[in-house]
Amino acid sequence: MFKNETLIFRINFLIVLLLLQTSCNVTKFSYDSSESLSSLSGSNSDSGSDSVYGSDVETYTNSTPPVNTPIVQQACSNVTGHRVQDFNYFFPKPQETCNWGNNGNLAIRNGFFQARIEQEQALALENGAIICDIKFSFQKQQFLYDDHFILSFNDALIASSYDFQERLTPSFGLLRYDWSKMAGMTWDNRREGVLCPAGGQCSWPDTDIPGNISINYPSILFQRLMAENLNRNSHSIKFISIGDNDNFDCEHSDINFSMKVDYVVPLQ
Ligand SMILES: [Ca+2]
Ligand SMILES: [Ca+2]
Repeated sequence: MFKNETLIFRINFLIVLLLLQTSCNVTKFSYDSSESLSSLSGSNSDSGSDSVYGSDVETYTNSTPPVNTPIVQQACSNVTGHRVQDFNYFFPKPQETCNWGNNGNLAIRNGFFQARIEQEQALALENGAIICDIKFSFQKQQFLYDDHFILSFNDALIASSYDFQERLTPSFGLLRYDWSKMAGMTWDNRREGVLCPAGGQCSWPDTDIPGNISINYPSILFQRLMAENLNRNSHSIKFISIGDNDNFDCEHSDINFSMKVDYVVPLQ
């Protein structure tokens, strides 16, 4: 009996290991030499499957965590005192094209990241609150974006339709949004995809196709982001839509989702 249980445990362990390896090695960017920049029109040849920022899982897990990470982990390891609150977010369709040439945006240029619309909302918690985990929940909705998008949490990229590693600098293993570094960069459709950092699992439909959006992250991702600034109790969620050349660029559909936030408020 004991031996059987040990065997079953080992088999289960191997299966978990295999699953973990599979989830860490999903989609690499496919390369099709027939694709050219001039053919770009906002299509997403590569989306619809889980993906990671190439080798970024390794970069993230090997990166030095913020110095206060153990404080957050310790606070979150308490089984009592957790509070869970749901926050609903709505990022409306902008109803306008990119504001070409203004506010850091560049003029229209086909095949380059020229302009963006940023929408920002706050996640406000009480003073002293330490985020332990966040679970996202999207209702079924038509998800359109034109041409590309970024979803960020405290300016760390947590989902995007393009790999921006070429221009954006990682901090503690996560890319940080900075439009001034991205403006004018070449749009290479080999870098399109479903991008989700650091062991996250993301999927969404190709643009203009109704379907489910799903994004999910290990709790350590938010604990590390929390550890970057323990005093921060208002957090920022941004949806950024980016375009290159036409009147439909920088648009996206209405986006509804909720975030279930698990946090603790340690005594001061
Ligand atoms: Ca465009
Ligand atoms: Ca477009």
